[in-house]
Amino acid sequence: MSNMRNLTINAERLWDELMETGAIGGTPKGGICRLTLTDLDREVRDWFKQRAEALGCTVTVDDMGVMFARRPGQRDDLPPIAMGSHLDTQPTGGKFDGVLGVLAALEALRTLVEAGYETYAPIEVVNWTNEEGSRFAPALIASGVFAGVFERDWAWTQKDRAGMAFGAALDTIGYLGAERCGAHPLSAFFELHIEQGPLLEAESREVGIVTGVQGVRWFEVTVRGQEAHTGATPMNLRKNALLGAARLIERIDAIALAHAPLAVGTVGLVEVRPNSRNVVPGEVFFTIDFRHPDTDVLDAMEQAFGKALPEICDQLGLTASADKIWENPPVQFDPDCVAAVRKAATASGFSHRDIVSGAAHDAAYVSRVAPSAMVFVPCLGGISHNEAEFSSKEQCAAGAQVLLQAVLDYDRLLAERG
Ligand code: HGY
Ligand code: MN
Ligand code: MN
Repeated sequence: MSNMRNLTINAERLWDELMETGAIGGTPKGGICRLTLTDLDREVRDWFKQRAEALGCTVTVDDMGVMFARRPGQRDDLPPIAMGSHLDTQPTGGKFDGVLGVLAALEALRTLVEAGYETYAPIEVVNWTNEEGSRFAPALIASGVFAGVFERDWAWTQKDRAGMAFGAALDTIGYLGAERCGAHPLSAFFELHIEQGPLLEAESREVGIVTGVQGVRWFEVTVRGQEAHTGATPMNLRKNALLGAARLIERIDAIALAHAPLAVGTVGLVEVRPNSRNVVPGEVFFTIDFRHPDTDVLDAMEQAFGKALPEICDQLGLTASADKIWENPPVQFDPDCVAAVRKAATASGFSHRDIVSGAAHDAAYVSRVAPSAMVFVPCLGGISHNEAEFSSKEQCAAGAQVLLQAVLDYDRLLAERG
């Protein structure tokens, strides 16, 4: 049996598959627009299934569309060690967010197959549905159902902005599987992802040992005023919902800055109604994304916004409603899994540092039901959720190599524990 340490992923093959899948929903600016549960998502899922089956894997799908590509191990009775990420993207997504984690896992598994290396536990490559939360909120909805955080029936009723329900969209693309989401024990889960921030590049580190994920809270706000004629309505008689939203957006920025340097606050989605150039906006819908590693600070940010809402509405004669639609507390990953990633990075000779993830990831929810950890690689300028997102062939290969070695380290740990 070959020594696990001389198993090396094929950097060229990984890069070619990143470029090949990057064309499924590819945009003129070199990014990807491949929203979850669209025909393009179906196309990349079919691609993934075909590649996994060509490696001898059996591919199963659950009722949230999560895909599991399984390679047997010596102890096929044991829950698998899983590795993976997501194939869906933002509307102006890049070529690496999510898909690197799935394709690197596929390449790691392919390396085991080619070497004839039999692992102790079965190995699975996983594609989690709707990680992004762009088309259907909240993000991480499938790994959330898998972890028991969301009910599957509730998840199925979540609608996109055009009114299409998640369950119907899943069925339409033919990926509504038979297995109940969550009835799939795992021995461990490892996820490779680009950092999507500036730290690794700034410190010229090749690998991030991800020890945890910061907390995130999403809100939906509707501000109501009164539609009126822009020409005939004096300024002092207006109830301008967009002016109210603008002041609230400014205040959300100030709330985040008040908890600098770690707090972040963003309004990313705004809908103005009736959105006509000569009608005073009567209603504005917008979203809030607050994040911080510390729950107490998130509480303070949420309270500060709760205070600002009536204050600004009273100034302008407006009313408003705000709903918290998602709350994912800060996560610490499993020490044995983090140690396996650190050992793998060291054995593979890559410079590395510990890091807490600014972005949310499926591993955050999976860690509630299975020991989990993540591997980060740098991305150019820390830019992501942007068509210019870029990590080099060497950076992607380093991440895939560490992912493979971390899984093998953890597999040996399971074997030693019998
Ligand atoms: O929102 C997030 O952090 C993830 O990229 N979906
Ligand atoms: Mn992602
Ligand atoms: Mn993303």
